[in-house]
Amino acid sequence: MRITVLTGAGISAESGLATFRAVDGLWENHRIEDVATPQGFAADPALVHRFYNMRRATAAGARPNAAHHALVDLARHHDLTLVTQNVDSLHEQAGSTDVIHMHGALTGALCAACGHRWPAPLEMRPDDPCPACARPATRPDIVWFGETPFHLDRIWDALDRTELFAAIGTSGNVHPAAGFARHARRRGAECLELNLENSANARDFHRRIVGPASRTVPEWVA
Ligand code: BV8
Repeated sequence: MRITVLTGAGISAESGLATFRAVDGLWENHRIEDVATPQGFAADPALVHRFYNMRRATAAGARPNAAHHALVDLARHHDLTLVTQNVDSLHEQAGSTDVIHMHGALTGALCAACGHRWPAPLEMRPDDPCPACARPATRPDIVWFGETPFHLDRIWDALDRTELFAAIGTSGNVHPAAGFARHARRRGAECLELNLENSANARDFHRRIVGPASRTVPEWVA
């Protein structure tokens, strides 16, 4: 069966990575929407690098949980397209391949001046020179609010063809990811959500499995 899975911060919660809602959208008393934006970076690059250095360090110590491993099993028996909003690499650590990181990854660095990309060091600073053009324009290779997510053509194509769409651990607050279920449903897919609670786009799903992902995802995959 053709299955498309979208994961959000909730799948990594039991691996010790805080979700956005858990911090009430705040970090160091800054709204995440103010830190994870090009405007926020332009206003205070040191603050934004500090935010991502903290996230990179925390993610480096995290390990996949049973939910990540269950999706590796799912891919063995179905034609799975795995899309994640998360910027951690827990899916890859569990053994998933070809993970579509629509919001980028903590492991990536980008030069805002010349567009060069390279593996991000654990700690990034505003005056780090770009390895290609040497200008101090280094930023995380992350899709911020107001920026266009990566790989959308590939995602829309998968949603057009999928027979089953499952959203795991996402609050359904952030677009365009929050519109994926409705898009798939309109094209005849069965839509399932696995979460601790109703998401903001709960009405777009046919079915819901409530509970922690480390229990519900292995049970669903089995
Ligand atoms: C774009 C990288 C144009 C950064 C992120 C009004 C209406 C519609 C849209 C907008 C609007 N105003 C502004 C917009 C656009 C905006 C947006 O949606 N804003 C929201 C706030 C209203 N979107 C954008 O700007 C996007 N770009 O629109 O460009 C465009 C559009 C289409 C085509 C071309 C161009 C870019 C958005 C990307 C922003 N970057 N991440 C970083 O990570 O630092 S978003 C970031 O927040 C995450 O990546 C994630 O996507 C989002 C948080 O969502 P979740 O993953 O769902 O996490 P959350 O904490 O919210 O929820 C966790 C869930 O897990 C909860 O439901 C909880 O119950 C559950 N849970 C917890 N524990 C468990 C669990 N479930 C199971 N088991 C558990 N143990």
